[in-house]
Amino acid sequence: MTRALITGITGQDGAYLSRYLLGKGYDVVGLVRRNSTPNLDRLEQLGIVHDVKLVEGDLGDQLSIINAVNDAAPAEFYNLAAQSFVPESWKTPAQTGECTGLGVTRCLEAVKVVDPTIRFYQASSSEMYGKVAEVPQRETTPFYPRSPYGVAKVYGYWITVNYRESYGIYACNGILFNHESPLRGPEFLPRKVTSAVARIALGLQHELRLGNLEARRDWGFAGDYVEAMWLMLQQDKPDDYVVSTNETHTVGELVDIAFRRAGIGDWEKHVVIDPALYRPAEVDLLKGDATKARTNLGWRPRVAFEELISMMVDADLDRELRKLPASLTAIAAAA
Ligand code: NDP
Ligand code: GDR
Repeated sequence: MTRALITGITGQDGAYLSRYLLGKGYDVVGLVRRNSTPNLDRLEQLGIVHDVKLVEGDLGDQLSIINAVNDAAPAEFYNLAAQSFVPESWKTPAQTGECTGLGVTRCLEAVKVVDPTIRFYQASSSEMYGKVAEVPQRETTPFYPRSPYGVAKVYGYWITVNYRESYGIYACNGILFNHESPLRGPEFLPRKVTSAVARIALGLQHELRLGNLEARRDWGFAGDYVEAMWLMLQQDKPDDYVVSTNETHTVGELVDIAFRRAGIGDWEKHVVIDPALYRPAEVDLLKGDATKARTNLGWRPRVAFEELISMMVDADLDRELRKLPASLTAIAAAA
């Protein structure tokens, strides 16, 4: 049985990747940092929480990563852990650099000292392109990050390339464009929108405050993207790949689709533009070109943009409906 170690197993991608690897017969070990309360909701929602083994560790602590790699003895190591929310990276730039940037070095050092034959995947990001030099963005497009998060990811990208070239480690960068799902964290734009739309449709909320509606992103489904991560580690030679849908949409288009899915036509009545939600520097236009992944890995996305947003709205409506009796009790108690 092949064993994989996944950092960030409690996050969106960690949960989907775990399910995907378990489906392939892998033994899955996840690195979790200590929390005052367990944080395994996503693994529970996918019904796999009892199928994975957990080891403790933190990307800020070198020895804990070495111990985790030693204990797990994986054949494949997926580094998905990061401080991954771009606005937070302006509030905690040094901590973001520690975890999202230097954390990658700690993982690679652990591979180097414990077992350099371990295959390594680094969760790189389209945020590295930032102020884009060309459209669409491909593996050869120069980086120009526009946030402390993007800067940290550029560091993670290059340290991965360097360990590959310096030590012959099988290390790959997946340059993934935005990918979403019903398990997405609530503060990221698509989930923020779909959860608010569900509450507005049920009369539980009236207003949705947003920032820049003009930004364009290439949005895909997380469940599709984790397959590309696995494929990258199954090749004869390690390499770096863009993973994207090759389509771009504005935030405004996403908002429109989400409201229409819930049967609300006049979304402008509910959306309030809040200047505080604009970023100090914006990434205006992301559109990937995943030709290399399609050609070399045989990978392609299956879920289209509108289908993805509809899936998320439906899931949030379902969640809110399941919570409704409790909410009604609370309203009654407050009255
Ligand atoms: P999430 O924010 O959902 O998950 C991040 C994970 O990292 C969580 O499990 C979190 O643990 C863990 N983590 C954070 N800090 C530490 C630390 N110091 N030590 C150990 N674990 C830590 O991210 P996603 O699943 O969406 O993304 C996965 C990876 O892919 C990230 O690296 C992200 O930057 C990158 N990426 C994501 C894209 C996307 O569109 N989703 C696109 C491109 C790249 P905890 O639960 O304890 O907070
Ligand atoms: P992003 O994702 O920064 O692209 O990073 P996010 O969903 O946060 O923002 C997408 C775009 O929407 C605009 N926006 C808002 N965003 C948020 N979060 N909240 C708002 O209210 C709002 N209003 C408008 C943003 O300005 C932005 O243009 C995600 C993360 O998953 C990263 O970890 C990952 O690396 C990249 O995707 C690829």
